[in-house]
Amino acid sequence: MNENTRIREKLERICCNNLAACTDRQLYEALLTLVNDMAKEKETQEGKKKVYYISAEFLIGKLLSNNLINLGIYEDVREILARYGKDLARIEELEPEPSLGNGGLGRLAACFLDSMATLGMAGDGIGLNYHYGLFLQSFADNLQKETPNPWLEEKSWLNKTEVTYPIQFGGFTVQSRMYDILVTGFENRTNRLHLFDIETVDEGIVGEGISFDKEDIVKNLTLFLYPDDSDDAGRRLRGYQQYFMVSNGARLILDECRARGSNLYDLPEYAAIQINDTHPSMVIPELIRLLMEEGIPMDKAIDLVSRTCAYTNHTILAEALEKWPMDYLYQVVPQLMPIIRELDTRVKEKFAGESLAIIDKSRRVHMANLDIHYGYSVNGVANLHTEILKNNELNDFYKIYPEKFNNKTNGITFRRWLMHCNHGLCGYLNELIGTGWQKDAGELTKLLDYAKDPAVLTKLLAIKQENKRCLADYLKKTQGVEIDENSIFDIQIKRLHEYKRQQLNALYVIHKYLEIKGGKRPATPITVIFGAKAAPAYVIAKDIIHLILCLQQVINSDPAVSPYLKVVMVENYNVTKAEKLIPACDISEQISLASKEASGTGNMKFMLNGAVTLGTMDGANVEIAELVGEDNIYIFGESSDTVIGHYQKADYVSKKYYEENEDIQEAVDFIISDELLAVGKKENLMRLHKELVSKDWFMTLLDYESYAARKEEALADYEDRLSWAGKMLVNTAKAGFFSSDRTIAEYNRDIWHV
Ligand code: 26V
Repeated sequence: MNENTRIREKLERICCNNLAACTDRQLYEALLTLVNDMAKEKETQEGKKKVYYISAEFLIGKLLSNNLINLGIYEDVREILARYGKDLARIEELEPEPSLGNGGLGRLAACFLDSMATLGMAGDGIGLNYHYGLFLQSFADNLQKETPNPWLEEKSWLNKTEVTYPIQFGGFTVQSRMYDILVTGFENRTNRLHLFDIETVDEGIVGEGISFDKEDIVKNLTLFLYPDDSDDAGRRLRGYQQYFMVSNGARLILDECRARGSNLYDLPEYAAIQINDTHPSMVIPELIRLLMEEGIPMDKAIDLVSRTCAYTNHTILAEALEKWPMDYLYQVVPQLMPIIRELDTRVKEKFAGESLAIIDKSRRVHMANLDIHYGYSVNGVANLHTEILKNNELNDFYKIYPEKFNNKTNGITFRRWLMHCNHGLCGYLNELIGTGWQKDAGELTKLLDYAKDPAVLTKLLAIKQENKRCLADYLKKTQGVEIDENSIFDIQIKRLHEYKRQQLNALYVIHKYLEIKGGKRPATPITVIFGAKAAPAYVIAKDIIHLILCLQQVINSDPAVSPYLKVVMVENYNVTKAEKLIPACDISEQISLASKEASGTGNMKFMLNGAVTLGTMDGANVEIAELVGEDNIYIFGESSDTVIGHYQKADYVSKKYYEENEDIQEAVDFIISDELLAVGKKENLMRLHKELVSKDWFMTLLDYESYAARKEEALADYEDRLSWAGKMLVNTAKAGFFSSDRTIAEYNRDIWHV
């Protein structure tokens, strides 16, 4: 019996032999069953050592299509359904997106799970089963509104397990329950993502927007992803979440290792625990505590844990490095405090420097410091980022533990970010260079043979054009905006943060608007697309969204300008929307202030899909630039060294740039012009204007001139379409390095040794 028939019979059986009569919803649920059954067949217990990737976020996105691709049955299923007049794409739309992450860090964790399974490694994820993912964003009065984002349904990817643990907090205990999502590898094994939850969570406590009673831990523990931590109760809840995650994780790891034959004295031979940023750092003292409960002496327990845990740093922003006040920890997890104090005492006995202490003079516990002292590996996520950690941010640690530091440049899974999201390009690559690149991304360089082939270049342009048409349709359907599919699609999609500098892009938009109004039209119309959520308590970030929405209103409704320039702020930017935006992009905006973006991974997704980067020498942009060469990327802005120098000398004065450059002054002042104030809120726009002129902590104005000049160059180059297509081709061809399969192979080679 051939594969197609086998799948059809399975699906028929699940559908009670009446596939033709099934609704899309029934078919969706039938496919959940089919995929789960087939994925389970690929589970294996073989191997002694396993990687445990602990993370507060796994931004997995929708799973149906990816699982079908990974199981190698996407085409079969699509074709079988079509035979019955059913449309797989329409069925896929029924799946709610699990938005269990904020951005890059959570999405990276999801790509890593895919790659571990694809490489055939034993590697599971450990996290939390948030009932509401990252808030749903809507716009009203040109402002962001937040509402809860439910994703759990009666039937979902979650498999309820029998695993439960009593988790003790200061003063009370809760009973956990583990749910598993199967992680399919591309034509390889199946691993698991373990998400812990408690049964007492009460969705009824949610009030206006995303507000809820933050004190009622038994009801709110896993209710929301990263609840707003702008107040004490919110921060404390985050502490409860973190301990709940790691205590469950630690117990599971020890149970599994014992089941595989460990006597716990050999723990490092059975487990490698990767700590994804500092959110899971309490796993270190918790494991030590649990091992001591098993009768292992403290010295030995510390030694074992220190040879099992490895830490990844994802940011140098000081405000993002977690420091827990001891008083909170005494309240939340009193049982960990003797251990944390002992770990700190041992450090202080060996090293005098205050910067190396785990507990500082203000009685705060520095989670990263705990990881570095008591883990065996510390890695950054792009070359530049790791160098900055070694030479600046973590230099005191690098001096005492040089051997612990290593770089692992981030990557993305090509299954989701090309095979699933860009059928046109994927199909054409298969035709042109074979399918080998799907398993060995390095094979994409075969494309370079066609770098000057007009037929190939024309085809690449046609694929891009079709993707742009699809995006235009989608935006019309979902947001009612009309954009010109023949315009240049210039896209910036990522979390809203001042260091990512959406405001820089917005200033250029203002400049272009005024220029067009003054009669200078661009050769090809431009569509500037933004997508971004701002943290609910991040005031300036929300002001920047307000600015973009006001610009959208003013520009798009100006008949003299809108045929040549449009602004679109995509509502509720998430993984599903990224999958539609990225394949349609011409210019990829990666314009963070140099030194601030640890890596970026959107930059890699765009490159792979044939967009050309306009960016600073920051994060992985540096490595992209090295790979594609200066003709195939538009780099601008001050270097990270210069920027770091400005911070050290505290000599950056934004007002100087504002006063000395007319274009800058004109664009900045437009923020508080009558035109904008007519559609916007005075308080917000004035605050943003003031921020840019008198503070501008992330040095927007420093780079404005070189940004505008570089962008003009890119727009001009776009006029020569074949030459532009050559740049697209080189970007796709050189993207192989950024496959997360490569990243994971490096983690395994240098850190995990599975
Ligand atoms: C967290 C916070 C929390 C408190 C307020 C400000 C703030 C700012 C940034 C963050 C980021 C936390 C870590 C993170 O998500 N890092 C991202 O990790 C990606 C995967 O390694 C990487 O590509 C991004 O450059 C990096 O920003």
